[in-house]
Amino acid sequence: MNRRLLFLLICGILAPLALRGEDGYRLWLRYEPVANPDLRRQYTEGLGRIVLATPAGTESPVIAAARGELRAGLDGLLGTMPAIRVEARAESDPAVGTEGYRLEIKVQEGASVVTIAAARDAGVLRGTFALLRHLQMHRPISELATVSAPRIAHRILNHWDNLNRFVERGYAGFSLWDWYHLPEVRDRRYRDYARALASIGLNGTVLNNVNANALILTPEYLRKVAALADEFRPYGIRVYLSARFSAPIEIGGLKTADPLDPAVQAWWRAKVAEIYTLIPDFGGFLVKANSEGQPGPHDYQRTHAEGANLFAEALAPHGGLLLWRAFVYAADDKLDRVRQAYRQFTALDGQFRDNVILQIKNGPLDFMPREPFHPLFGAMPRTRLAIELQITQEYLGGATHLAYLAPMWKEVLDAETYAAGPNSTVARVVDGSLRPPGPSAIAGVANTGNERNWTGHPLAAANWYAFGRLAWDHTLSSQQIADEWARLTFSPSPRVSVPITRLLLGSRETVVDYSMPLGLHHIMAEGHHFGPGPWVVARRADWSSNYYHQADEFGIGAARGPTGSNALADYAPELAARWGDPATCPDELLLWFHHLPWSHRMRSGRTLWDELAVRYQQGVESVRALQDGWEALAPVIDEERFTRVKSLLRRQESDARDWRDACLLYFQQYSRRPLPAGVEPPAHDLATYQARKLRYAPGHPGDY
Ligand code: BDP
Repeated sequence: MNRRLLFLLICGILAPLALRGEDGYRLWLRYEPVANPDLRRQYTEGLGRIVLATPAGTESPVIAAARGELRAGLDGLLGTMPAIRVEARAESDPAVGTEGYRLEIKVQEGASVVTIAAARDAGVLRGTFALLRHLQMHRPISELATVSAPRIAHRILNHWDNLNRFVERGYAGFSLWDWYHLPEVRDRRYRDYARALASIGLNGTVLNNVNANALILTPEYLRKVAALADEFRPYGIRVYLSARFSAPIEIGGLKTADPLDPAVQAWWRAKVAEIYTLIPDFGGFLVKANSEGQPGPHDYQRTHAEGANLFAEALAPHGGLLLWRAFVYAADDKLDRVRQAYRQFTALDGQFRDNVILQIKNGPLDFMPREPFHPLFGAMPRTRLAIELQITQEYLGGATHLAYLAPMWKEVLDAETYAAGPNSTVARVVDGSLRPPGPSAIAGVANTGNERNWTGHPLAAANWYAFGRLAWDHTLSSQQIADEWARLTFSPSPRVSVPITRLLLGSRETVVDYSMPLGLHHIMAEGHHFGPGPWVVARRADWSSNYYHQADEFGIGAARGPTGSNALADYAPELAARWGDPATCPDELLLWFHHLPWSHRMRSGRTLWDELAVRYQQGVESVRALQDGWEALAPVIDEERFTRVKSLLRRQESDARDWRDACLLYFQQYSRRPLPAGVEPPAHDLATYQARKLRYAPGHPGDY
């Protein structure tokens, strides 16, 4: 039977089954048939021929991957297979940079030709995915022409995956990497993982947890790492590893890991050379040092710069990067935890080698539902700074709650630091616009696991997608990204994509409202971090909730002005002035910076206590609105995903009520004020919430 007939037949059979169950495996790369005949004709005619144009014009594994994707995509969407030719195009195109692409559509000799032009093969692959995205979204072919290049050079997923496949703060099953069976057994999923990354513009992945096991650097494991690198290479994805600072002792037989010791330096040089023999395009190392019990240069009275430079020197001859994490704080340091990294690293500005990038979490604490941006972004003009975002929702309900995070990331990326005058946003610090020339990077802690749909919650894949798209272009809006994702993942029809986009957009603020409103932070349950715990007294003061909420009979909030920890002084004077005055500090950050009386008058006219209660209530009501919004989508969403999301939202509503009731009851002990009208009375007494034990919550390192 001819292909076209077969295609039409299949479309005919499938049309009534359009809402058949979807398990989510295909993510945003579904390539569903274009049913509208006019559009299909438009696409089929427009894509008469496809030219892949690079300066060399030669075949390569990356070009083969692009071809493969075009075949799968066009076969799925249109049931056609236009001729695909690779051509040399010598002239350089500064607009596309090294990884970007240009899509063109022209009529040549009576036939329409689409050209995907790039300076490198990887750019052709990116352009291929852009073309397929355009078609999947049912956009007019006349609007195909475009040019696009990434704003940040290294766009990297960070997996917090252990060698035993446990994923720290992972809520979607176990690690994707089946270390035990590697290198011989290569799961088909590795390829699909690389396709997913490439399709959203990512180009690197750190395979193992920042709380690293030195074994990953042994020859046995490096062969496994090399196998994964081989699988990812055709998709332009480089592999990186988290390196344990004390590896020279643990697997190298040395007595020290002192960064200034020549034997240690030689050991790392040799180790790096060994890695590059196996993996010629190895990306580099990520290091968590002197943080939460991890070894580091301070163990030898050396600085973070001396520690980072040890690795950087070994990597430099091979073109490798060293990503050094700025997430450092110590239990015995009396300085406010949110100031500690600032104090340590600003003192080292200018001391890092050129291939070092300091990787800084978006906020100064730890991936809370809302934080101000990390003050280091405005304070290290001579150091390259990467931003680390957390895609996995450690403090936003794991894979149980819906929280679309693009608005949170945009809030930070667009934040004004005043580092070099106006328009010194965090994004421009990170993308290198305001730095000395050199590499730029962005990292996202992955929310993937071996669950069939990759991310557990069917809507959590939106965060993976959003991270990639923002890493490529941080000027895209949250709305635009949500709309793309909804169209690709569910349906290009606005009947489906518009309401889904709406649900996604407000969801993060909803989580803030029912968990940590008005700038509250770090009041979650201990250990697994799921659910409320404003009463937590941990073995360390800086892991205890009252270190942060500081609630007492007078009021609530962290005093971070001049009479408190003075963390405000770590920001530019413009920000310190604005945030330092409760009258001008936005409500969203109020209790991050201020300890205020319960009677404090808010912008709304309510007292602080009433406002707090109303926000918690609002959070619960917003989850109910999410439920209603989802319910309305029943006729247009496949049964499998619809039911899963529906039940998860039911759970989210009950969790939101717990957050509200537990926190309000706890704080009410101090405020001694009644709940304002409209706030539902708590379901239980405080002791009931405090006595609850959530066992074996996924992703908690203490529980497996
Ligand atoms: C915290 C997590 C912990 C991580 C740490 C980090 O609870 O599991 O190891 O961050 O980023 O948020 O190093």
